[in-house]
Amino acid sequence: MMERVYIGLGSNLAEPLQQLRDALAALAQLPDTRLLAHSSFYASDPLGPPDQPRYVNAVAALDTALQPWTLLDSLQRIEQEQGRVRKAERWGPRTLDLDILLFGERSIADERLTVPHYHMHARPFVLYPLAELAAELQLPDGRRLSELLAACPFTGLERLAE
Ligand code: ROI
Repeated sequence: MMERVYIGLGSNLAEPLQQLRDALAALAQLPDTRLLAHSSFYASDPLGPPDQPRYVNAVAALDTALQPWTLLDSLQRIEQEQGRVRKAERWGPRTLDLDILLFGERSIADERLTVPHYHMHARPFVLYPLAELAAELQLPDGRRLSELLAACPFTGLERLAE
């Protein structure tokens, strides 16, 4: 069975736009998975400590037969291969972040994984790219993406030309 998954991509170090392009190429190579589409790229003001570069963000849509934890292993391997170093500073800069935003209709809460991603509901750099791919989306708790967008101003966000 294939399930529709949305992945949030973010980077603000070491050529962020290229980091995202490389990550999309890596996602397209995952076993038992099809990369369906990705959103535009967006420059975004950092959430968290302001003394860090702006981010580039995007969202990708996949169909996968992988289990969520297997997909998470793969995402963490891609992050590491692209030079991700986990730092002590909370919400500090990073070369690459790959977050599982939504995994089919599932709600998951265990020690490794929280799905839907617990911060996605109020982050413009997640919601606006996601809306490009799935404007009619409804979350497992019944909330509509359109409602979340209505409560989330398009601030600090800039859609980049291809
Ligand atoms: N801020 C922006 N704008 N984009 C991100 O992807 C992002 N990721 C994070 C924190 C540090 C919370 N801030 C971010 O992990």
